[in-house]
Amino acid sequence: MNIRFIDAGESHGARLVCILEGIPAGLKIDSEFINNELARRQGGYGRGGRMKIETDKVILSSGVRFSETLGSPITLIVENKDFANWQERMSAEGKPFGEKVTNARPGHADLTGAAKYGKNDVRDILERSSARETTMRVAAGAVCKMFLRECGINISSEVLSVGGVTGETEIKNKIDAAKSNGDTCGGIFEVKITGAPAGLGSYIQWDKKLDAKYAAAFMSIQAIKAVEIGDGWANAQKFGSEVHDEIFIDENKKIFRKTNRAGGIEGGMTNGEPVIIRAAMKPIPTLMKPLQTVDIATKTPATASKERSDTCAIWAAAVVGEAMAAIVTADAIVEKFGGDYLFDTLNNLKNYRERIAKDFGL
Ligand code: EPS
Repeated sequence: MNIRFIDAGESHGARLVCILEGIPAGLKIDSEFINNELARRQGGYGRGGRMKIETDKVILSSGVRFSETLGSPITLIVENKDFANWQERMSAEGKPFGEKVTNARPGHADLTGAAKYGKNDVRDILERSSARETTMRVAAGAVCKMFLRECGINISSEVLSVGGVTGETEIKNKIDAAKSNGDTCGGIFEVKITGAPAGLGSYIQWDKKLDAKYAAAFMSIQAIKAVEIGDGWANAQKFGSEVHDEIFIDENKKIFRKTNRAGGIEGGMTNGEPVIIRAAMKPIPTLMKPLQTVDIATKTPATASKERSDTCAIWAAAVVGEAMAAIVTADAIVEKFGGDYLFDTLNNLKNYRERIAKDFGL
């Protein structure tokens, strides 16, 4: 990885922190853009009470000087306002405080996490497995988006369905029904990357394939259980002649396609068409009408713990998807065009774009 990030922080801990490394020097950083992305992640129909408490704002504490990147690791911080209500329960020091959570939620990291890390309080597990962590992915992704913008690459997303239904009213009704039943719902979202040059990623080794990197990045988002590139699932039902995007050339010797069923990736490389990534999110495991489980303290049947939570977080997941797509794409750009100084990176990209346009019409 040329661009790497590591993030830390518990959902109700003091703050979330991220170190992002590999962004070229000389990139203008607009913290309002980062904050706007953070606000987008907090939105969407079906979010719970927590989003009324938090107004995520980034603090840039290294790697940026006078609104320009230095090429050194960038540290991004977001304070958890809710920590004010959790100080004793989430204290780094002192004696255990507050009631333990012992009824593991089916579908969550609770049970296996407690066993694996030797904890008898599920809170020790759920605080980090919580999707609150994705705040920092969006902050890091926003920096990558600013870099990609300089490269002529744009990333957007769309929610395609929620709980199996489409259309604004149907979706809203589905979420309302879930909420009034103490239930939750998932959905499918799509991320689109436009403007990427052909030739990011490579077929030469399994771990250089860009579709594999997108798939891993998307699967790492909490509650994502399936990822497809282009019409991946539908293509499996068809003949090759119905699937592959034929290649044409116009009077200016420019290559074009009439279809994009491949989702912009062939042979593990971008092919110049928009990259389309879809992801399926399972329903959030915290149900207000809880499922059957076991109390890990008493080893007796119980109903799962219920905490304040979201009914549906698909719009947030889509914004996180954009961020992960931005990080992976920025990494592929830096891998191919260098990443010390933005000016050099952009020059290399421009020369490459000119060459493949002149010699291949791409
Ligand atoms: C989450 C539970 C909820 C969500 C949270 C993820 O938080 P709380 O328990 O404080 O109500 O709102 O998501 C976020 C805080 C966020 O920023 O996305 C969980 O258990 O995964």
